[in-house]
Amino acid sequence: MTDAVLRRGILAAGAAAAIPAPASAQGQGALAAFLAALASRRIEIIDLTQTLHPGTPVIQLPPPLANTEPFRMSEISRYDARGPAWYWNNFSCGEHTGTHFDAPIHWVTGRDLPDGATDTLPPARMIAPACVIDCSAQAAADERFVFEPRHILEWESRHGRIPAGSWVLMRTDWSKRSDPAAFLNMRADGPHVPGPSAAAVRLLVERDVNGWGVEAVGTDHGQAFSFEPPFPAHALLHGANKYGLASLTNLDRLPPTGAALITPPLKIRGGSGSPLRVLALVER
Ligand code: 23J
Ligand code: MN
Repeated sequence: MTDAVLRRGILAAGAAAAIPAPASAQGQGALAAFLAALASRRIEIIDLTQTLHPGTPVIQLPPPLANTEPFRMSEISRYDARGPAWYWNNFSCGEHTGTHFDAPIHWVTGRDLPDGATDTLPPARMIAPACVIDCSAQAAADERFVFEPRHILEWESRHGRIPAGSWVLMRTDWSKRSDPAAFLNMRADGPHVPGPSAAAVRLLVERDVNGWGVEAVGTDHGQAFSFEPPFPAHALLHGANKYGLASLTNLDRLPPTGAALITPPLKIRGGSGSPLRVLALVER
């Protein structure tokens, strides 16, 4: 049989069995266009996640408060007598370790929300647009930079009003502090770390954001224990059923508007948050 005959035979057999067209050729819909854009790299995927390891910095609360456990990993087997053909590990960590998601029930203000735990969050809120506010110059000049309503309003004067359901991400370049001590920046009077004022958080709630994301270890300012209310990013956002993202990186690679974030936390029953992989989709 010649190649041509063979090919006709295969094509005829395909037609007889009604083999569908490749998925990439199906439909003219939004999802097909999205997948085509991914395949052609017109949509780039940027990883906003820090690598988890035993040295991952975790928040340090003063006594008598209890603290989170660090990330730990132990080998079960590695192609050895314990398991000749496989490698795997056990790991453990606090829910709020490394790049992580803060769910509304994390804070007492959100404790009674019916959809506020990691297993009850609406999946529709796990993919959302992002507004990125560049505060890197301010944070470089002042380790205790306070993000205020005027920083939001100034951003909006250039990029338009923050759309409801958006993440607002504060870029500080804090993730470039690879030394854990410099990242946590603990001093005698508490951490010197940038974060939002209560008024800024109130404006975010007014904008009906999906949540607030930062590069530092937590969503609140290092001195937020002394703010009114204390820890406003936690108290006000979670009370309003808004989310938090902490220890993000690569925010310097995002445009001010137009990125989409994918942020599904682990589905821990009754969980207050979880480490997660945060992906940003950016159109080139
Ligand atoms: C517990 C208490 C205070 C804070 C935090 C946790 C976090 O930042 C967190 O990871 O949610 S400020
Ligand atoms: Mn947290």
